[in-house]
Amino acid sequence: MTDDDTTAHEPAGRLRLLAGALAGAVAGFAALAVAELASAAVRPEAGPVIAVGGAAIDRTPTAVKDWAVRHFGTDDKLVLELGILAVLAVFAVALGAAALRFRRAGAAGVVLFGVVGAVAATGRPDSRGFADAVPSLVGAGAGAALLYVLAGRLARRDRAAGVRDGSDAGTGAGRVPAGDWDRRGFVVAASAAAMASAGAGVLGRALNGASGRGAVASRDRVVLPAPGSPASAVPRGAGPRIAGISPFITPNDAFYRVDTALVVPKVDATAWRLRIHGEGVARPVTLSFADLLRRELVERDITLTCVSNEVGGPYVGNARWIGVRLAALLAECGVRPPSRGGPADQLVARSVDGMTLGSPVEEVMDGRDALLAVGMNGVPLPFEHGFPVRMVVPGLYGFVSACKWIEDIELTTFDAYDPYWVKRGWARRAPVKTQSRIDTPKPFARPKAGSVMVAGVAWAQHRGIDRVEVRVDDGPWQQARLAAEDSRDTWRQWSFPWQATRGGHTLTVRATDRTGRVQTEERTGTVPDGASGRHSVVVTVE
Ligand SMILES: Nc1nc2c(c(=O)[nH]1)N[C@H]1C(S)=C(S)[C@@H](COP(=O)(O)O)O[C@H]1N2
Ligand SMILES: [Mo]
Repeated sequence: MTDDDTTAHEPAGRLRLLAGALAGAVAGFAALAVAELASAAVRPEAGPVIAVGGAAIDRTPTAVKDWAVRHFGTDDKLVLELGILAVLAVFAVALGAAALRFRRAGAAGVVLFGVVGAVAATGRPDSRGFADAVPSLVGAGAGAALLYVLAGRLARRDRAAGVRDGSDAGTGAGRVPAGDWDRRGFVVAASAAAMASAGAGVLGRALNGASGRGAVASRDRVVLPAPGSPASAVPRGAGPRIAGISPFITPNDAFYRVDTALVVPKVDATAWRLRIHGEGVARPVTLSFADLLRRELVERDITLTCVSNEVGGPYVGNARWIGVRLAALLAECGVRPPSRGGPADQLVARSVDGMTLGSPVEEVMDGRDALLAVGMNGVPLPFEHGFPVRMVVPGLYGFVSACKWIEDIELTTFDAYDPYWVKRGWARRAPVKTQSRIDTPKPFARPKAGSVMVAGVAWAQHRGIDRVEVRVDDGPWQQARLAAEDSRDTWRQWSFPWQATRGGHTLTVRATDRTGRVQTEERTGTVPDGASGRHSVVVTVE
C-alpha cells in the first residue's frame, strides 16, 4: 500500500473503474447464487434465469421460436439461458461502474432486475403465486446490498474524510491515503463475497438437484405390467438394414424432444394424480398412477411428429408405447364424442408445468389408439418424455395431442378455449401431413458412381403410406421399395437402389398415403399447421 501514488490519476482511475465493474459482476453473481439457494426452498423453476427464460419462451414470437428450434434444435434452451446470463453480466458490470458515482442508484438497479425476475416467475402459466417471486427478490436484495457495500470501499476519501478515517483505528480505513480508495478493503470484501456466493450457489444447485430424488426413486420402482394387448410383432422387413437409414424404432435417447420446459419436471409417480372433468363429464374422476396400471395396458408402435418439423427435419420418431386407452377411460366418465351428441369437442390436457394442449374429442374417441402412455420402448417414460404419464394420439401433431407430464384433462369446446400454442398462432386442429424424408445419402455427399442406395422414411399416421417414389433430377418418378407395414400409425422405411452417374444430382422423394393423396409439392412453412413440400438432397457423384 505504500506504493500508492495519488498523483498517478490515470492508471489509478482506470483501476478503480475496473474495480467498479468487478463489484458489479460480483454483486450479480451473488444475486444469482442467493436466488439459486432461495429457489431450492421454493422450487427450481422459480429461479430468476429459469423464470425469465420461461417467460421469454412464452412471449417469443412464433416465427422467432420456430427459427430457434430449427437452428439450435434441443440446444435452443441452453442458448437461451446463456444469452440471459450474458445480458445479465453486461448489465451487472455497467451497474458496478455506475455505482462508483451513484451508489444508491447502482444498488437500485440490481433490485430492478430482481423485480423483472419476480414478475417473470409469477407470470408463468404454472406459477404458484408470490412464493415464486421470492428467489428473485431475495437474490436481488443480497446483490444490491453487496454492491452498495463494495461501492463504499471504492469511494474516494476526500482530504477531510481521510483525516477523519485516519483517527478511526481498527477499521483498516486509516491506512487509506486521502484522495484514494480502499483497495485492500475492496479486494478482501469482494473475494469474501465471491466465495460466499459460490458456496450459496453450489449448495442451491445441490439442493435443487436433490429435490427430484423422490421422483427418480418413484420411477426406479415402476414395474410395467405386461400389456393385455401387446403390439403386433413388427413384420419382418419393416426395418431393413441399410446404412444411414433411421432405425424403425427410435431409441429413447435419440428420440427428439420438443417442449417449453427449461427445467424438466420431476414428478413423483406416487403423488401424481390425473383429474378428468369438464363439459359432458357425467362422472369426473381423479386417478392415481396405480389406478392406471391396474387397467388393461395396450402396447402400440406409434410415430410421433412435431409440427415444427421442416421438410426433411429431425422432429419425428417412432416408439413402442405402453399405456391405457384414453377413449375407454373417457367413456367411463360419461364422455360422448360430438358425433354422438357430446357437448365437448375439445379435450384440453394440462401438464404440471402449465402447458395446455387441445385435441379433438372426435378423433380421440374414434377408435384409434389414443393412449395415456406410461411406457416408452419397454421402460417407464423417461423424464424428458413426460414421466409418469403422457398422451399419445396417432395421426395428430404433438402440439395438439402429446401432452407430457399430464395432470389434468378438461372437456370443453374449441370455441370456449384456446390452448397454449393456439394463442401463439398455431392451428386449432392439426392432423399430421403426409411426408417423406431422404436419410441417405446425406446432403452434399460424394458417393462413387455405380450402385448407390437411396433410403429414408415416410409417414402419414393413421392413414398409412401406400407408395414412395424417387426422382433423379428432372427424370421420371420411380417406385421405391417399401418396407413391410407395421401399422398405419407408424412410419415406413423405403429404399431405392440408384445407378448413379458422375456429376451433380438432385434426389427428390414423395409419398402417397392410403387415401390416395400424393404428398404435395407446394412448399409451406411450419406455422400454422405443419410444413408441406418435398424433401430433396443434392449430391455429387464421383
Ligand atoms: N408439457 C408439455 N407437453 C408437451 C409439450 C410441451 O411443451 N410441454 N410439447 C408438445 C410438442 S410440440 C411435441 S411435438 C411433443 C414432443 O414430445 P417428445 O418431446 O417426447 O418428443 O410433446 C408435446 N407435449
Ligand atoms: Mo411439436
